[in-house]
Amino acid sequence: MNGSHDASSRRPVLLGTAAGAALTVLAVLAANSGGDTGGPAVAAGTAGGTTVTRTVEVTLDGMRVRPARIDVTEGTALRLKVTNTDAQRHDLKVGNGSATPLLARGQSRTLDLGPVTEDREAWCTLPGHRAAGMTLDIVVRRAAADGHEGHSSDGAGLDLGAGFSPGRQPRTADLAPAPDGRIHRLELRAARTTVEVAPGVEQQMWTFGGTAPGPTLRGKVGDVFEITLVNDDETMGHGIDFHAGSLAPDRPMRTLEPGERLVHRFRAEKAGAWLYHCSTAPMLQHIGNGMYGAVVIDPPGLKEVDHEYLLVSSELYLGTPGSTAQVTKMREGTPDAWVFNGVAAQYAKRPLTAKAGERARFWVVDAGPGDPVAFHIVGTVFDTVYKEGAYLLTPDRPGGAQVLDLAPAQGGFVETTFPGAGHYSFVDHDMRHAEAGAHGTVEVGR
Ligand SMILES: [Cu+2]
Repeated sequence: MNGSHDASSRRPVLLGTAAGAALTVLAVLAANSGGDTGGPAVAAGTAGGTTVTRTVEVTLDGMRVRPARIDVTEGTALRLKVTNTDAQRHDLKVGNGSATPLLARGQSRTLDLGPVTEDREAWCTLPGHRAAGMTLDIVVRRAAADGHEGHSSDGAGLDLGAGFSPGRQPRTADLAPAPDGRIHRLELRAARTTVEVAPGVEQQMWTFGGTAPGPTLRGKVGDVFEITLVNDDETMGHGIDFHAGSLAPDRPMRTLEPGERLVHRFRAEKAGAWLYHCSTAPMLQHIGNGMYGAVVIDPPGLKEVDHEYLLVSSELYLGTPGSTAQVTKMREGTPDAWVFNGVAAQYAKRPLTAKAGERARFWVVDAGPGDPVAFHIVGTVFDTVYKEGAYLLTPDRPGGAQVLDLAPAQGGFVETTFPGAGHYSFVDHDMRHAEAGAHGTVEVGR
């Protein structure tokens, strides 16, 4: 993305003077184009005594400044073209004092910083926005350090407004009806795989069947599930625990060494939204790295609805799986994100869809490993709540509900009818979780 400058600019000029500015070369760095580029913007600097001005397009949106970091070669005159694309107002103040006024949506302002000789930080001055992650690091690259590749890890959290990699297929949230037949057979392979768990962020996950969550199982009360577990992991043992079945754990939940297999057979005697997970210690790590999934056993008489969705909620811990740094975050309960179906903000990018007046059922299972979930859909009232095998609310009652709360390993569903066309956010109403990935959108059309 480096710009180039033409021969006419290679004349010596006085740094930082008006004359110098007139002879500068403008190179626009469209750092935000498409929103799919993850790396820091790199701005070129002086070349043979020539001042180079670099214009970087900076976007304010979703509690983020994009790009979050600009690498500039020492002496580069930096010009920021700042645009607010967010619904609420923001500004950008640079550490040396210059700042944009408050910008409404769609407004732009240019900040001329002049030649940059030391690192600077910029941020939005509205209360709390800097702490929420609206910061920009301007990092000076000394001439001698050219070729050093900068890397952004400012600890301000994930950039959930950025784009996912092109071609990435989101996991569907649609829950298919229970297949015909009373015996359900599935081969599950335990294996590690690397997936995009947040926009532009890849993470190695430990999985059942190559995805986290693993495949969803669905049946009716009395159905038999016959799961063949094969441990394809070359170094680690894994096992499986289905909460939907009741049986002595000793053999079916034992740890399989690499290459081993077993058949885990259970009859679902009770309805519910159940968790399954790896049964090998330490389970905090095996579940926290992705080895979980859901089993849905329909309560008898479950009515047909227009849409059925399944959202498995969990925490997300970045870093090398099993490393001290990652496990410390698990123990301290400081995840990098909270997610539905394994990926931060994936249904904000690719919303679920429905039509006004349609009825939807949202199944939710909390995989943890440590945190509860408070599932809520903005703009709706639940007339049905089913939690841990029992109806807490049915449509014939006068009351309504706003949240389905689940402790780790609990499950249930809620139902609602979308009153009109619009964009309905669904969230974990613990706002620490919602704003760090546990949110999505239902786009309701006419
Ligand atoms: Cu495991």
